[in-house]
Amino acid sequence: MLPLDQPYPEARARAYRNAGYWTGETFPQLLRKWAEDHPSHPAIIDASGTDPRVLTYGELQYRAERFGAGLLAQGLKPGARVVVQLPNCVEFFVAVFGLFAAGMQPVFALPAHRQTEIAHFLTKAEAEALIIQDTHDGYDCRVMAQGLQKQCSNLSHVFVKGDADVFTAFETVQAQPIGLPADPAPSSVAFLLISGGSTGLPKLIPRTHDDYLYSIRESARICGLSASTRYLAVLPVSHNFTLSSPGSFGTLLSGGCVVLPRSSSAGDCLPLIEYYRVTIAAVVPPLAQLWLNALKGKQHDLTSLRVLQVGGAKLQPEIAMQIEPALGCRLQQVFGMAEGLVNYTRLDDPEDIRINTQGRPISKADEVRVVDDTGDRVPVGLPGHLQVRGPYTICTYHNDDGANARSFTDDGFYCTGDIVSRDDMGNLTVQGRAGDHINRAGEKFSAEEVENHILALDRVMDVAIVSIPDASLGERSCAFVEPRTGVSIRPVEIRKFLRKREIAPYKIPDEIEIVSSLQKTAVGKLSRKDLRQQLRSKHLSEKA
Ligand code: OOB
Repeated sequence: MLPLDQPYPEARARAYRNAGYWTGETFPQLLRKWAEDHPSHPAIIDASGTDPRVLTYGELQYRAERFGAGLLAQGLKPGARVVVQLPNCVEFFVAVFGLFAAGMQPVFALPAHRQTEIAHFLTKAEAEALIIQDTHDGYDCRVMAQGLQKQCSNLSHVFVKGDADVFTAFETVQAQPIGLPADPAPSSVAFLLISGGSTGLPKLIPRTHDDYLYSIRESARICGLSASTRYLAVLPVSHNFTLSSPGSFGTLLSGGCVVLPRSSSAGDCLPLIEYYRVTIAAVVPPLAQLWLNALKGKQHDLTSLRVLQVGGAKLQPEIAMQIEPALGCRLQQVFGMAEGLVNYTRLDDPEDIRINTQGRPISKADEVRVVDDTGDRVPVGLPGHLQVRGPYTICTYHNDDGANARSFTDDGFYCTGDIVSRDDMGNLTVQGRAGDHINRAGEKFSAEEVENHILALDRVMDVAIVSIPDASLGERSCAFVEPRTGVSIRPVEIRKFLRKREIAPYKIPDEIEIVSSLQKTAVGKLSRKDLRQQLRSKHLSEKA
């Protein structure tokens, strides 16, 4: 099995330790400390089912350690990697802290992922186990797991929350917490996150205890979290934004309480904010817009809410402007990435900065540069490629030489793929993306990944997928499909084919246009990038 690694150069690692950024703490150690400090304080309120469930810090530690010991009793060994695909529920936290306690590494999949993506994560991470819920949003994850067992020879254990069917029930995985391994090295990899990058399949992002805990600690400070924080986890808990910016981990680190809603809808979330006196919530821009619309109709007492964080995709200033008056709280823009760098507008920034920028980095040790196509720095205020190196930004993806060669400069900067401009205070404004990825309501995927699925249809000659600006989603995807000579194909057939290929539903193109020739549809012989650009412009002018 390929070892997990995050090779910060020794000189930089030493500097981060000396500066006190990396403190040497680890997740299992912290859970014990939290449970000792405030055992009966509520850690998680799970309001996703019919009856709310409350888990205190003491109970979280108790259940997590028993679960960790249970995994060992099932024959898994410390060092095993385990793909976790759970919706927002108490079991997610029990599973993740249980894995930490057992010295195993979670791989965080999203609830929308399907067999194709999960198979990729299992294979790439050489994971031995999978933790799922029985069904989610009408999708039977157990059927998926059966397919995965045939597809992935390394998958030996499947644990299911709910009706386990032929698999092992999550609730039965428990044992006396003896024989748990010693705490991991703080510089070791704690887990793998998923990237939504511009090329090919999602990549795996190894994050260490040292680096992740630093970003969480600083995020919690910047966002003013404390033991009285009540954080509403609106987006999937396994996403980096919801985990750590400051997210549920930042809330737990501060001794606060995480509230889990049934869904992200205004109808589910606004009453919970009122009932549980939620102080901070995090959403993507399309959700902010939906919540604003819902607020026009109904009165809710949202006086407890101090901060609404909006991030994951570009928030338009026109929407940003409406948030503070409508919700009576501070807007905080968050521009982050699973690879590391997170930018926040600060709570006391002037209004102009809060509305019009995506904030500035967490740390003064974040080395941010904005460069042109040749790698030269661009002057303040002008757009360029964002590159970053720092105490919580990765130096390498896991097991992906191609992506590593493309994504990092020789001097170790991560090329984010984002086009930004920077003001003289260091605030960044996102202007776009250099690569071909689609950011659909905060859910990202590469055009190439879905093009490759469509190319598997033998009646298809060529395909190009482009992002189209969309008033409610931010971006939607449009596939231009060229059939082979002499055959025809209908959009409905392509959609059906894609659903059968078991990919996340958000990757299925919102629009499909059948064209006679892609190169003729655009003009002249073009690079892929220019072709996409021309198709996008043509599509927009036709629909205008
Ligand atoms: C967050 O993380 P990822 O890994 O799902 O996506 C990262 C990409 C960024 O490179 C950028 O293209 C886009 O998502 N993005 C934004 C943005 N926040 C993220 N684009 C414009 N404005 C923003 N505010 O999405 C993520 C991770 C941690 C905190 C927040 C978001």
